[in-house]
Amino acid sequence: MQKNVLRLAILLTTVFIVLLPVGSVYAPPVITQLTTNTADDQYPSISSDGSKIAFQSEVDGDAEIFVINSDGTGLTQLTTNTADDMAPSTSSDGSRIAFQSEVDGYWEIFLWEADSDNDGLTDWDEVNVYGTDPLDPDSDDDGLTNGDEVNIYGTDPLDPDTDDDGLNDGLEVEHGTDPLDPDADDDGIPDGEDVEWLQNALDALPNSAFKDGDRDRGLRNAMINILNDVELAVASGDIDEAMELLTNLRRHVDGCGLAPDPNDWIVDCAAQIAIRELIDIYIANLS
Ligand SMILES: [Ca+2]
Ligand SMILES: [Ca+2]
Ligand SMILES: [Ca+2]
Ligand SMILES: [Ca+2]
Repeated sequence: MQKNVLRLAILLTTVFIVLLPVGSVYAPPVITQLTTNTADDQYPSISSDGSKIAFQSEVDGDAEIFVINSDGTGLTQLTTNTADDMAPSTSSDGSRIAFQSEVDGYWEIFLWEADSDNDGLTDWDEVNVYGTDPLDPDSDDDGLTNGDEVNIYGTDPLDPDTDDDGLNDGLEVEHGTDPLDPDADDDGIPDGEDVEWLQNALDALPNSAFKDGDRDRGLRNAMINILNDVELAVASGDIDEAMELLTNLRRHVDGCGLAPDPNDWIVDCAAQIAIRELIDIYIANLS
């Protein structure tokens, strides 16, 4: 009997020694104080990814909701009113925080949602609904914010040219074609190979941008009429003719190193460069 007890003791000791991790030392828990003030800070709620902690604080006399990064940085006050806002609860990434508030005299439930890039879409929706970057307000670099694409224009915030007509969504909105209709004037020519957006851009320039001060719309109309000829050439399939007309047109907007060239029709350099860039987009589309 004693032998068996001894064997058991040896066996347990061996198991214990084998299970004891090599080099393990006792590590005390790390406790970091995140707030230091003379008000009551209460009811912390940490996001499950560990990044954010929401809590309530009476630092301004009544309970308000705050959020702070778990490393103690980024303290932000989310509510500012004279009612009590209490008991926050965070979403997994800390970008949504639900809480109760007595702002209308009764306890009601509110939801705060972060929009880190201030583009009109919440971080949560960008990540979970639209697949856009919550830290990049224009995820497809088309000149329209993610929020405007979703909420105003109905365009795809992840596709710079939603209707695949050769003009990006931002250019279409800026120059008056429909970013959701590849042939806005129904003439059989896709917007990106058509002239209306470029004519609209010329029409929108101030008189002072033109060399003749836009007397009788002389040079402005001359450029618009050349584009009408370009459209006729494109419609008839004569791309060589269209390119020649465009190349000649471009010669009137190719100065402005230090000043416009003598033969330039647009003499305001910012306007000239903008129109030149549009002509270059058009030439590329036709090429
Ligand atoms: Ca956003
Ligand atoms: Ca965009
Ligand atoms: Ca387009
Ligand atoms: Ca068209």
